[in-house]
Amino acid sequence: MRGRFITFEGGEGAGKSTQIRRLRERLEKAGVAVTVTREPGGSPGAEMIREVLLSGKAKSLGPRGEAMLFAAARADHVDATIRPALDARSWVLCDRYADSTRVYQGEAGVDGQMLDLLELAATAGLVPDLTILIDIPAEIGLKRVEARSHNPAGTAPDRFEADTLAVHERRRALFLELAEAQPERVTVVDGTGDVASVEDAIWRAVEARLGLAGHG
Ligand code: T5A
Repeated sequence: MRGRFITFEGGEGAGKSTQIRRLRERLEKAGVAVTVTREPGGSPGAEMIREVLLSGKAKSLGPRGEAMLFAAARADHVDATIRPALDARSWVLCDRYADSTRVYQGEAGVDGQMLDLLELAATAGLVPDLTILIDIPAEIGLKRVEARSHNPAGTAPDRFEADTLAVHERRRALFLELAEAQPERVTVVDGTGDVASVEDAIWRAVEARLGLAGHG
């Protein structure tokens, strides 16, 4: 039996990385082997493309060109990291996946047919078993990102964080539309609570959707 594939989606600063770390700990305690990865990136080839995309160096290609780069990175990530881990019976927790392209590059004007083609080319049909959408108002997420950038270990806003609040709000609405259209795959978790309460909500969703029988 192959491992389970769980993706995390949401706007900037929603708490995806924080919650992936916590879910990993809980799953490992339950005896589940876990692989944590992220997009764009997660494999050597895809990490090179990440740098080009998040630095803004690829912005001049326009949204369609950027979407192709996200897809190229995803194809490498799926082949080099995700499928081998699933085949080795590891559960894969992935920070962003194809839904992010739908939302971010869709919002920027790439049409649905092009996004369908790119998704098929990039994923070769690998669909998550469960997607956790951490939903928070864009303003709260951006404040968290802003606060983090003032930490000594923080970083300046990247290419996509730097967009206007209205753009971030449209992305939030698109994520919610996507969740509504695919309720069997996507579960929405309110990300405005404290870290522990969000963690509990995610754990309940994972148990309910995927079960943990046979582990631990
Ligand atoms: N992108 C990506 C596309 O446009 N198309 C695509 O196809 C893909 C895959 C990736 C960028 O690329 C775009 C989307 C993104 O803009 P990234 O650096 O990987 O860039 O950025 P994000 O995925 O957005 O990651 P972030 O780190 O910004 O957000 P997270 O992971 O959601 O948030 P996290 O956990 O790091 O938390 C942010 C801060 O908030 C605190 C944390 O301690 C941290 O300081 N925090 C909380 N504070 C209060 N209450 C809580 N519940 C909290 N949870 C976390």
